Order: sequence, then structure tokens, then C-alpha cells
Amino acid sequence: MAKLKKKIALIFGITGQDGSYLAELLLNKNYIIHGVKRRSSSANTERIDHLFDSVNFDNKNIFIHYGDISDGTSTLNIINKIKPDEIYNLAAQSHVRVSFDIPEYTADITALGALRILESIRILNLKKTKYYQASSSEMYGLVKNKNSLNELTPFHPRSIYGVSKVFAYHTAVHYREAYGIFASNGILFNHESPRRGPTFVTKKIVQGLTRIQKGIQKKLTLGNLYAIRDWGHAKDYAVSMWKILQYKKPDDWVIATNKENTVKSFINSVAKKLSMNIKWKGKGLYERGVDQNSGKIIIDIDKKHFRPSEVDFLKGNYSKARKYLKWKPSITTEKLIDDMIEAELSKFD
Ligand code: NAP
Ligand code: F7E
Repeated sequence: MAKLKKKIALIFGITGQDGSYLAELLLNKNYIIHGVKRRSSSANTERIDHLFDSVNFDNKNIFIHYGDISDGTSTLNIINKIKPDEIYNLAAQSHVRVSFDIPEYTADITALGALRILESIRILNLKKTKYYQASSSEMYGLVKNKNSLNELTPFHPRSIYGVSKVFAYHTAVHYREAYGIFASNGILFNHESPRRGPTFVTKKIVQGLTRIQKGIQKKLTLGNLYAIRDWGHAKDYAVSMWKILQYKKPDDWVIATNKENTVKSFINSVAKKLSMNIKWKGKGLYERGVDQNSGKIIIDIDKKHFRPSEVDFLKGNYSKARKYLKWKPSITTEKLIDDMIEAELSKFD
């Protein structure tokens, strides 16, 4: 019997949180994976090193290339060399707060980077290559109608990160309409995991409170406690990326849990699971979280962690993905928190 040809996927952003889960998923689906990592002065492959362990994965199926989506020539060369069936563009300067400090760089990577990949597909005339764009709920920004957000809700971004993602979103739609490229957007709401970068709020909270509980950190300093987010698990969201590219036609999809939580309620849930009892005192910049066991302030607020303009509310309606992709989140926020705490505590074993 003739062997089925393995599908080839190229992942920009493979060293990030989502890239690592997606690579795991695709390896388990028998893909050949090519990943692009950028040059860095210190190691940036911590999240994917385990994929090269031949006991669990066949490491003949994964290849890493140096590249950078700020560099159009190398981007085109890599795509030309591999001619992948599927390209996942997960590469970005992905931190919203940081995009206020480095707006031009953020736009170069997060907006123009997507253009460079799509232009490469067009120039190389790769008719069969499908493209996934990592779009973001941050594109909604200023939300007027607080019903859950869907594929038809207008965008009003509140950061250059969000503006850049709107550019990349429309660029994908444009290459689809103008050149017939199979280009799809996954509009993913916040998703977290033990592999989340340490400066995003969920990881910062879980890491901070576990360290405080272990006596190696005194205080956790945060910003806006009242922002509302829809937090899912990155492992679930990687499945949605793959499903989006397997759908019969290119389209745009909201991926979310449809559950809302404030930053403060996330802190309270983590604290409870760590058997910590936090009492909140004061208001605004003077709000404090006091550990009832020690009587010490363990959480305070610093205005440096606030953004000049904030996205106050995010809750996504993923009905379209549920109906047509048969995707729904399988990991609850409670389980997400358990996973993140377990991973932090294991560092003390
Ligand atoms: P992440 O952990 O910050 O990963 C970003 C990836 O992009 C990393 O692999 C990073 O490499 C790479 N990268 C950065 N600049 C690059 C460049 N110039 N050239 C090539 N690669 C570059 O982000 P994530 O949470 O996995 O998110 C994945 C994607 O989804 C991002 O586009 C993000 O904006 C988007 N998104 C994320 C969420 C979320 O809640 N996580 C929600 C919606 C959309 P290094 O490892 O070297 O830094
Ligand atoms: O902030 C508030 C902050 O940085 C969440 C990225 O993956 O999701 C992510 O963007 C909320 C915000 O994520 C701190 O003001 C309070 O309201 O974890 P975050 P984000 O900005 O929502 C979207 C969908 C993406 O696409 C992005 O790539 O938490 N907050 N205190 C804080 N946030 C941080 N980072 N640090 C604090 O100390």
C-alpha cells in the first residue's frame, strides 16, 4: 500500500508559548515541522527542547532554521526552500504594554512581518500553501457593546500592538480576496499555560504568589486589577489553529471560552488554591493585598504597569468555531490555574 505523504508545516514563532504547543500537536499528527527561530544572545528554545527527545517524538520530523520576519529576504528564502503545505504565523512582539515603549519595532514585526510572509507566498506562487494569521482579541480594543464579541464586531484597537494586529488581519483578508491565497485569521482571546511568558499577568501572579508562599519573594507589584479577560488554555487554542487550516475554505474565527474574569478574581483564585488568605484594602493606586496569616502587604500597585489606554473588557463568542470547526475549549479556568500552579511548585521539588 502506498504511503501517505506527510504534511509539511512551517511555524514562525515556534519558540513561543503557542508555537511549542502547536509543534507538539502537529508532530503527534505525523507532520514534518519546520520552525523559525531568531538569533538571540541567550537560549530561546526552552519551550521546544523536549521535542528533540527521540523517546517521545520522532526528531527526524522537526527542523529549526534561523530567520526573522523583520528580514524579508530570509523569510522568502525559508518559504521557498520548504514550500510548506501550511504556514502558521505566530511570530510577534506580543506584549501589549511593551508596544507603548517600542511602537515602531512592534509594527515592523507584528504588522509588516505578516505582510512579508504573505508577499513571499504570492511571489513564489505557492497556490497550495495555507496561511494562518495569529490575530488577537486585542483588535477589539474599545468595546461599546459588552455582549460577547464575535467575527462581526468592529475593531477599535487601543495599543500599537492591537493596531498592528488589525493591519495583519486585513492583510490576510486582502491576500485571500486579491490573490486567492488560503489565508485565515484565528481571533484568539487570551490564552495561558505553564509556558506563558513571565511578564504576562497570569504567569506573573502564579509565579509571584508561589514564590511568596515559599518565602523567596516578598511582594507582587501589579497594575490594573479590574480589567476583564476571557482566559483559555494555550493547549486547547493550538487545536483551533490546526482546525482553522483544515476547514474547507479560508475564513476568520473567534476562539475564546466565553467566560469573563477580572485580574483580581484571578489573583483570589490562585491565592485560595495556595491556601493563602488575601484581604484587600484601599483603592486605586493605594489598593493593597494583605496576607491574613502574616499581616504583611504582599500585593501592591504601581502605575508603571498601567497602559496609557486599556482594553477594559474582553469576552468572546466562539459559536461559529463550535458550529463549523467543531471546536470548543476543553480546559476550564480552574484547571488552567491548577496546571500553572503545579508547574511553578514543581520548580521547588
Ligand atoms: P510569545 O510567547 O510571545 O511568542 C512569540 C514568538 O514570536 C516567539 O517564538 C518569538 O521568538 C517570536 N518572534 C518574535 N519576534 C520575531 C521576529 N522578529 N522574527 C521571528 N520570530 C519572532 O507569544 P504567544 O503567546 O505564543 O502568541 C503567539 C501569537 O499569537 C503571537 O503572534 C501573539 O501576538 C498572538 N496572540 C497571542 C494571544 C495570547 O493570549 N497568548 C492571544 C491572541 C493572539 P523568541 O522566543 O525568540 O522571543
Ligand atoms: O494583561 C492587566 C493588564 O499582559 C492582561 C497577549 O498575549 O492577550 C495578551 O495581552 C490584563 C491587562 O495580556 C499587570 O492591564 C494588571 O488588562 O497578561 P496581559 P494582554 O494585554 O491582555 C492578548 C489577547 C494578546 O494578543 C497579547 O499578545 O492584566 N495587568 N497588572 C497587568 N498586565 C501585565 N502584563 N502585568 C501586570 O503587572
